[in-house]
Amino acid sequence: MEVVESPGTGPASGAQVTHSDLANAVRFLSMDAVERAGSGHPGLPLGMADVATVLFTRFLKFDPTRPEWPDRDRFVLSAGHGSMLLYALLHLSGYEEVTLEQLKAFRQLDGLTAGHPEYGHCPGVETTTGPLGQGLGNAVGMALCERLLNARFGDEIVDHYTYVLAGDGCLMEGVSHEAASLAGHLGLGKLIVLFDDNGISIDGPTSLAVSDDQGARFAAYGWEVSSVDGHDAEAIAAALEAARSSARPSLIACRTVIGYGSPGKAGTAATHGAPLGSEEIAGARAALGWPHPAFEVPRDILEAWRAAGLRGSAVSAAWNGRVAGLGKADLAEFQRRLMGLLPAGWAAGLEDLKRAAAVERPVVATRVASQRVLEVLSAAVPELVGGSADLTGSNNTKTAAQEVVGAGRFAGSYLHYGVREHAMAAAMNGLALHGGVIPYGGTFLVFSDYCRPAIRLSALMSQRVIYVMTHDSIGLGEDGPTHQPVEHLASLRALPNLNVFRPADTVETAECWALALTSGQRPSVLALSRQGLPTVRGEPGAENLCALGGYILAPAESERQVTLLASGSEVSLALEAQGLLAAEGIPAAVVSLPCWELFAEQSQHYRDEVLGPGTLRVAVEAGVPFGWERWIGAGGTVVGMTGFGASAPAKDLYRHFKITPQAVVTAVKERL
Ligand SMILES: Cc1ncc(C[n+]2csc(CCOP(=O)(O)OP(=O)(O)O)c2C)c(N)n1
Ligand SMILES: [Mg+2]
Repeated sequence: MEVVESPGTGPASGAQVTHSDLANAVRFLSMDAVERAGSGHPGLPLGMADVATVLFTRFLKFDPTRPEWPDRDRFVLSAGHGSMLLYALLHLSGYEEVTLEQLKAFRQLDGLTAGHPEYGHCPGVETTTGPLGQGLGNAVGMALCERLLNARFGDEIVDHYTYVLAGDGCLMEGVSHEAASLAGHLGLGKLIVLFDDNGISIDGPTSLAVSDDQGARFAAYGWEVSSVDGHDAEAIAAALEAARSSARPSLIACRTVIGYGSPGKAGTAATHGAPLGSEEIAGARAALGWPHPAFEVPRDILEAWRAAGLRGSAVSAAWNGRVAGLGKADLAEFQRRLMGLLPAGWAAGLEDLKRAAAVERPVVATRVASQRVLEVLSAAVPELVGGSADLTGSNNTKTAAQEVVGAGRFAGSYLHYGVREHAMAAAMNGLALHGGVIPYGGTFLVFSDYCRPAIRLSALMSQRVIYVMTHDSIGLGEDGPTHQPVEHLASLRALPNLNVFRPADTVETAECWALALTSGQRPSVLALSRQGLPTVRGEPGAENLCALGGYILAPAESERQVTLLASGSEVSLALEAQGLLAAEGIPAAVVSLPCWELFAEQSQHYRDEVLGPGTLRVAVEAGVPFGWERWIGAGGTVVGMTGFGASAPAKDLYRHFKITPQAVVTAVKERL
């Protein structure tokens, strides 16, 4: 066995390497790194070192030389503040890039070892965690994805566990309730949560704020629940054995002492999120029998860790053999899916749909157009996994051919997520991160707020997750202001690395869906109307105009004096205003701006061509004007909402809030 020696690695400790030695290596690397950084969270790594050591050295199926091995077990540190635990584990078990130097550079610019684990920064980090509870939601998506792919490719190819380390905070978060309930319902037996049951969070004992019986709660969701002394390696191992053979998802409550080993602070919130201090660390060295200097791991202990890391190499090599034995078509399909590539010819049906829509010129809601698109896409792109948070019929997210996924039924591609927007969105991140599927899921745009923590993480992690958000304005009508988004477009547009699409008709809807699928590094929100909309793109052409973010939909008949800017349902309204202005001898162009993010990425030259900087610019959108200043220039204005909506038929609301072609004409004439 070859041991890659870390710089600073000390001499052999002499005696037989024990579980405690292995766990203490994790503890001291964590303490030392936090101390050196001058910030971080030592409490969790010290408390959970025993549990994590048992998992990584005896159970976890992974190959440190191959962090992306598709059939690896996933390990999600949902309690992301304990990041040093993960970095120490990755270093010790032999992830080449996670060097001792990286541990010494904990929390520093350009390092792999960010304050909270960040997906894409550090091999072995399966998802970005830090917002408590989200990791658990991601893990539900990963465990679900494992079952979906298993149903397609079989036990030989896809068969792994998803482990989660969650703290009191994760379990207090609302998203954990939705996610655990969903996992129980789906019977995700290969999902195992290790709960750091230390009874402490930042403010002090958790008894200050919570009296839940967590075990009873999870049992009620249909989980297998056990409780162990989180410092007893054999008990932990036995609990893991049992959990792995359960057909239900498992929660193992691990009773631990936060900051274990810190003589003056263990068991208190003082260890949660601050360096222990050199005196306290010296005390811990004495208490735990670890005489080695900072960042030094005795050679035999490191060797034992590396040997544990090597357990996976034969397993991953054997897996290669099984994959090679797949039939040619299955092999190609498996590889394509994992690479995230779309099947050859996937867009042909969309092109047909665009052409047909241009001829038929249907008056339909864009949510209905989206369903037409999905009917075409879900046949051509089998890795699409759809769903809705109990609004399937309203979001138009389910196609006729899609089979519903349920416990023991994973061959389908549609999920009834239930009224669980938080969990749906977090699970979709997990589905995308796992790889092999492309998730989309629906709710009303106003409830994008309930998905927002996960949308933000989709964007931060550059994941291709597609949020189908219907009922995108007062145009939804009678359900009233609780259901009418006004600030949501602005607020979603403020999120970096997120494409917010608001298509105007069937043609644009098809184009925006194509962009959502091909923007491999970016999540998308599709804001879709409830109300019927006329076709505005009579000549769609072969080019995807929405890819430009915005374009001149209807040029002025003579030299333009006015540029009308609109998105989605207000594009047809702007076209009407254009007609009224023309009748008064005012030449205006209409610009459709379905995606600001993509438009902002075009050249200045192109944007000027579209926006017409020398013209009066008036924007119209049934939302708050916030953000439109970017496009309307100093003399321009916005016809939009100034506050919340109201309960009435849509037509009356547009009139009431003065979002009409006539109002646009008035705004123009006041300024010309
Ligand atoms: C959504 C969210 N809210 C608040 C925080 C800030 N925060 C980080 S850790 C923590 C306490 C977590 O307690 P616990 O999970 O018990 O961790 P322990 O102190 O046991 O390590 C809080 C409130 C956060 N990271 N995410
Ligand atoms: Mg705690």
